[in-house]
Amino acid sequence: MKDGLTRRQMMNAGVAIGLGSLSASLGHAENVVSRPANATGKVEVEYSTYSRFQPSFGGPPNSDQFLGKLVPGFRQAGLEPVMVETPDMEKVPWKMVNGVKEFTLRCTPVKREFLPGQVMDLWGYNDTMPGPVIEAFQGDRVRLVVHNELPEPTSIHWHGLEVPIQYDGVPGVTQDYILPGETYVYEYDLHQTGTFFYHSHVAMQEAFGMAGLFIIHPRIAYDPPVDRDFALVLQNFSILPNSTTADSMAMDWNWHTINGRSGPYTTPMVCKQGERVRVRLVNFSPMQHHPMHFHGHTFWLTGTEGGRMPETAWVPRNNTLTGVAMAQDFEFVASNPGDWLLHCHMVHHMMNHMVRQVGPRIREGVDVSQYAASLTNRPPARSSLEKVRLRTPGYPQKMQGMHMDQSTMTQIMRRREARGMRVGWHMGVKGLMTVLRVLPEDLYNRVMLSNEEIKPGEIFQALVKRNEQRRMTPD
Ligand SMILES: [Cu+2]
Repeated sequence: MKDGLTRRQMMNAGVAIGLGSLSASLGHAENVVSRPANATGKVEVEYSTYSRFQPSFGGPPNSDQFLGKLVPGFRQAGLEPVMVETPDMEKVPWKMVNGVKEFTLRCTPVKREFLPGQVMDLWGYNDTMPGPVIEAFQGDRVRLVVHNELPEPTSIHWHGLEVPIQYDGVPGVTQDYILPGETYVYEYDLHQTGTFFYHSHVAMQEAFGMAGLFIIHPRIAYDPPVDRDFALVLQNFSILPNSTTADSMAMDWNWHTINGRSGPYTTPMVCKQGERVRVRLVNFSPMQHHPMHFHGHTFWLTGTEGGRMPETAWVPRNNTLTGVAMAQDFEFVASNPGDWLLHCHMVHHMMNHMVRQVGPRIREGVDVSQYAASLTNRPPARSSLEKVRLRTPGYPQKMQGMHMDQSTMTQIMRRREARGMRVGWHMGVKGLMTVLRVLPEDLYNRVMLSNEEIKPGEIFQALVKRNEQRRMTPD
């Protein structure tokens, strides 16, 4: 302090200047001004202050403000971190027992609704898949009481945690299997921070979905502090037409989920314009990697499954390859209002059911049970091979989740987080896709806090209108 302004004070001052000019006018100066070469032949470049309220370059690439790298959110530095937000996933409750945080995990079969009406049979923890999130702090001592309610042996590995060997959860190598009906207790200290996870260390059970996040916060938030901290688990499953059971032997994967749901049933993340936001990605797919692309912003890769990265190693990206069993933490300043996609860029992961079909889908909206109930009155087929095919068990294939009926749409659209998005938005969000909404404070309050009616498309239209107004009234 006595050496003058800290980096943070300078940054806050810079942000304050940015806010001042914003309130004076909705218009903005150019971010970067290049001047013609001067007498020395060098091109002079001037950078404006970073703005949290519109996309801006911020400064030269080695500066703190370059693309918002170290620009703080609205929260003060030096406080404890915000808790993690996990759309569509629960957290494990805990109780303090003689100074130890005690969590209970039951290994269970699970029914999980990937899309409205598409209920899949999987395995997980505490009746959910993915398992509920364990959230703890650096320095905690934790006790994890694990009951096996599955019909077969299991064990839990604490992925990335530097635990004593007897608690590493590998059958044979570090412990005996936890047999059906048995309980096993793990207990250790947490000295790390970051995005970790727990999972069965039986391979086929992993392919059935037996994994959950294990988030460890520092006692004091990392600097610059974030206002929001989201966490997402990416998964693939092989669940073929007419089936609800995952095939753990498969090499191809046709259902893609984020926090246990497929787009557009993945619940949007919502933040306020100007906030600093962290997103933690964990890929728990059995076999496939996900290049996760975020629209409308450049983010900084700030952490991996190994924990926080030093600032000098942060990388600016808009797409980060999240390999199997890897974590990628990224942060950005939500400067650009909109409903922005965050999605895997592999085209087969951008929708469900990229599988070979046994026959053409020629009878939409009619499922196998209806055929079986009334074979003599079956709807006519448009195939010359009709008679042969109709004798094939399981034909026609029921392509779950490929079309949306009214009740499906209602279940997707009625969620608070999706209010006012563009009419038809659901058509562009499929498979391993979700949306992160960046809303100016007044619109955020309408969507997330008020109960007033919002018409479909209303919020999107307001954002477009404001962009146009800003363009028409430059400084
Ligand atoms: Cu993918």
